[in-house]
Amino acid sequence: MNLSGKNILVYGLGLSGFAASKLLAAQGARVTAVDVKPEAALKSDLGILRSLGVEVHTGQNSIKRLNGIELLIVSPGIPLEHPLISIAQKGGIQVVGELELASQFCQAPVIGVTGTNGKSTTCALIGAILDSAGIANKVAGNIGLPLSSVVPLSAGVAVVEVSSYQLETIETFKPHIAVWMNLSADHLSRHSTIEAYAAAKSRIFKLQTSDDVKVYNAEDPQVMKFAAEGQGRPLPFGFNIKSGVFLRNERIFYDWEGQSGEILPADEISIKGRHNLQNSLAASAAALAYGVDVPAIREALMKFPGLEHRQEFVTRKNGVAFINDSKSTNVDSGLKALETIEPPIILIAGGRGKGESFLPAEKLIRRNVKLLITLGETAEQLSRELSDAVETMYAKDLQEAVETAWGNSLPGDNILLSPMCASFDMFEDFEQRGRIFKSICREITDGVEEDK
Ligand code: UMA
Repeated sequence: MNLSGKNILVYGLGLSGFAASKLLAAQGARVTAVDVKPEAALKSDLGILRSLGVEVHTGQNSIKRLNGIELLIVSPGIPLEHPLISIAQKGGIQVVGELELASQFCQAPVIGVTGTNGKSTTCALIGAILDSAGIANKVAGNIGLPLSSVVPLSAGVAVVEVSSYQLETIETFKPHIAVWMNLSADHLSRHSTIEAYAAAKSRIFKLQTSDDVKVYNAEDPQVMKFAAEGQGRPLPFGFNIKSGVFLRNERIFYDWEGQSGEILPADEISIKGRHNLQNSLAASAAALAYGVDVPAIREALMKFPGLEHRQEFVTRKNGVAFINDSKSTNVDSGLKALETIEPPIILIAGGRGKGESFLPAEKLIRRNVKLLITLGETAEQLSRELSDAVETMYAKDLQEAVETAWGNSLPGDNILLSPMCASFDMFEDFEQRGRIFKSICREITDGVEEDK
């Protein structure tokens, strides 16, 4: 893709827009970058972009900047209905998402992973497996490192976490191995229906040819509706299937394209819980499809430490453990934590809702949670839907929530932050929410005598 001298507008100066602007400037394009937020509210160091010759405009709308623009690059957080996109398209300006742009500079084979939950862990796990096989790789994308920041890439493998937002704007992006983990209600405020959300996800398979492989969860009805999409060779994974990568007598086996054997017993996998077993099946399938030897897969599955903010153990005091699951940004991921963490649980939940009901969590909460502490914009909804199942207390912020949880805890309890909601009502992102949670936990338990 020759972008030299092209007039390009980058809209959004978060992680994606910043990385795309740098990439474009390095390619010799004439870049203008715009964000509605004022400069002080942006995390990126815009001085770096200016020093590369990028014209930066913050705190303003970008429509008046379209004049003379040949290509518009949009960040994943910009919905397709945004007026800028339709005005650009009507004016004959090509509109390309950041991931699509970056993928055009990626000659290395791509393993792309999408799904509602588990995609970051699965990507990191695939990276760990490739490491253990001695195969150079970069793990990037929605996981928090834009693909634009790791390209041009011509050697090794790009393991790319791909969101539905990013898939909406792909045109040529075609993973050599595409993995679709699962699908449950999420992002309905953007996609409006689960069908539209599933259709966006299915685009990951669309352009694959018979040289490529599609790895999919054969036990997820929404995924299965789209399993025939594209020409990729199918490699299913699941707990109760008989080919592909599957579980038999609590051991992981594979049987695919004439090769079969055991990978390892499930209880030897370092990360715990059924959802992590599913992540392990998916990562093993992707690695097998890439041709990685079984011993390398086994070694990585046994050693992988897990990711920050996903059921992450923080500290233990007086027999009370604190667990940070800030990445739980929807009900389904909260259910995974409630299934995995030992009861009795004191659950801290709430934040910015996504139009979901919390009722699917009612049964597990009734069984495993002794106290629910609600916070954020969904506090009222949580208490309305769940106060029949569990004692509920409101906290005005995370500090008060952790203090209340600690004050009501007994030895053997697990205090779990698993918000089941996005973080944007109170925090910059789920990472900041998780980091603040961990520091409050450490602060309030520091100096506490061991026999509370
Ligand atoms: N903006 C405008 N005008 C608008 C809307 C937004 O100027 O009308 C600006 C905002 O002021 C902000 C920027 O656009 O400065 C934000 O862009 P963005 O929302 O696309 O965020 P990035 O920082 O570029 O991060 C994105 C992903 N965010 C989203 O998809 C919302 C990150 O995923 C991803 O890690 C990053 O690219 C690198 O690839 C986060 C996420 O929440 C973790 N993803 C969702 C999820 O996982 O559920 C999809």
